[in-house]
Amino acid sequence: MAPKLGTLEELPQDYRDALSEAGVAPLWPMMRNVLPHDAPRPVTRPGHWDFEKLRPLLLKAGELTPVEKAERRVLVLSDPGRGTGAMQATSSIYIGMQLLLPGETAPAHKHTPSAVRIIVEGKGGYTVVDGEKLPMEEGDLVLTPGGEWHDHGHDGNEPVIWLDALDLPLFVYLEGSYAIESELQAQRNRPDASQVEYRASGLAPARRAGTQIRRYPMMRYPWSRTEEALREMARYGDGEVAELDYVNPETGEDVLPTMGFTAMMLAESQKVSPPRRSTSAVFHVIRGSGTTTVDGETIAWKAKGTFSAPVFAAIDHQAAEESFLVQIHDRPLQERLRYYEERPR
Ligand code: 1HN
Repeated sequence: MAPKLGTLEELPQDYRDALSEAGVAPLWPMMRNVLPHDAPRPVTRPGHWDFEKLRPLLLKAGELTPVEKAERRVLVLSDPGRGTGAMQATSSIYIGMQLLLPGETAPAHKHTPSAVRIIVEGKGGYTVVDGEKLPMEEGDLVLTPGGEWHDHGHDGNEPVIWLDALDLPLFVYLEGSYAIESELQAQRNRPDASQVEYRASGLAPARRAGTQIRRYPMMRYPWSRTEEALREMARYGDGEVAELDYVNPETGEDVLPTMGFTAMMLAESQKVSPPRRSTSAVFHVIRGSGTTTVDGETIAWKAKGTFSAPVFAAIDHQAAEESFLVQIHDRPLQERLRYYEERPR
């Protein structure tokens, strides 16, 4: 049993005044705020954002604010536990929905946080990362690792919308977040590495003496391949949920240092109750519909919608139809800090 700790009120007023004057405070009345017993007490609340609601608001932003005045035309998905305007969906994950209209460009910059795009709607959009042109097709996952130049463009003729996930809250907390701006980048005139060097899983460019392997060898993960792989996993999974982690094809490690991405396929009526995890998570629905209960709150989700869960949440998914989701989480960060944990339900 944890002992009951003394309170501030128990201390004489003149002593409390003297402490304030000296710029110090007693730890014991505040100890449980920062070290609660047994498990964290998250500020984060479960969130849910229907695409049907966000889409017209985002298109309206396209009428109201030219991209030149926004640099990035984004609506930020705020954690309900922190209130609208909070630049985070969970403790460590920032999520926004970005709109680019035909012919528009978003200028190059690079920054300390890492970003990932999941494409929600539209054809013809692309991101250029360090000179590599990465086409954006629905469901694709596109990396913009910290420190890499990136700009966006649009060759198509309908609005393009994508979800941005960044480890921004962490960098803000560390007072380590900043950007450097520049002009649009020159593009190498060749398809991206997912279509050339890493076209087939299990194969990588031949090593030679002195071969330098890029830290981020493949920055686009086409959805068509993810879906095909999930279907085969589901077919031979004996009813186990089909889940695939996005990994670096050279190292097998998570694609980024802090954020991880896991694609999941649920069959019609399939129920899944994962263990409670020390990670916080955001789920983006690629296709399908269903319900998820997060710590007793039931969320009815649909295609292109997004919902979130705090750390150690009790999560129960049930698909109404065949569904595909991508989970954005912070397991890589927690493994690096050596505290990632799962607790059985
Ligand atoms: C950013 O660089 C992008 O490059 C999008 O598209 C959203 C949110 C906060 C900080 C940087 C982008 C961002 C961002």
